[in-house]
Amino acid sequence: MNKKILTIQDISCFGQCSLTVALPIISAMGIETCILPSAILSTHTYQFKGYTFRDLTLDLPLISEHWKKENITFDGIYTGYIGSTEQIGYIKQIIKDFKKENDIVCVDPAMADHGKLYPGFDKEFVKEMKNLCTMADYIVPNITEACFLLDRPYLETYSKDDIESLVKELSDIGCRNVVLTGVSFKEGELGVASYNKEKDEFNYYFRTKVPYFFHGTGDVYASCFFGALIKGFTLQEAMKIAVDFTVETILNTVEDRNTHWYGVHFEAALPKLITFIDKK
Ligand code: PXL
Repeated sequence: MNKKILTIQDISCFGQCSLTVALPIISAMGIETCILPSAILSTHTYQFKGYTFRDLTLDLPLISEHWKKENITFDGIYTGYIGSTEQIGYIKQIIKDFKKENDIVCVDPAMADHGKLYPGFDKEFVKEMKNLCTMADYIVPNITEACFLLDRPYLETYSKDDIESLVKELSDIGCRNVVLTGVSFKEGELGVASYNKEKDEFNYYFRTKVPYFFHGTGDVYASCFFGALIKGFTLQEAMKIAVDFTVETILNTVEDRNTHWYGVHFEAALPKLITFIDKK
């Protein structure tokens, strides 16, 4: 069956993240991808200086009101980078207005990495983002975002128990499934940990770690994970497909990582992604 989803996040015109990643990836998975841009930036905010930022907060209710009049519906909603605290209120209303019973809502609380909030975000934003997470069926934070959401100090090092208490506590704020990205228990290994509240079940999936940092992989992961859920894959299958695809995009970028430091070459990995999902 043809599926149609809505993704709400910014357009970073240059830099391979947010909508310029979500739209092609989810579309390549055979899903109609409708967009609601939260802001337009000339580049993303990681290591670029002097970027432009056009806040589209006031467009959000106007666009959604028009969609309501046109009886437009979606099979799922996925939110990523959000431009301001005020926007989160509108986004919560959009979820209330458009979410039907079996729709999947996935929130990527894209706001921090490496122990720090991204530029422009503060405690108030984190509080509102936590509130948005309570409306999600799935959230996909990295460890920094998880710690901010729970107002805990950043976990530089951690045990399996630490990770399990983190994801469980996150599910207690209201979301049924938590997928924590960037988890590593062993040197040379990196992957994801998940917790399903109904089954009280933890799952893990790891691959060999590529020893370099690449910006934008969180957006690649979340887009692919959400697409796989919409295609009907289980949590365990979707978290694995998304790790395998993200690893492919990273491997495509290793060679020119010094010149291509702002994102990953996900485009060349799209044919592989299609083979990963051809069962459905
Ligand atoms: O990749 C997340 C992201 C999305 N959008 C903008 C960003 C970032 C991360 O830095 O700056 C504008």
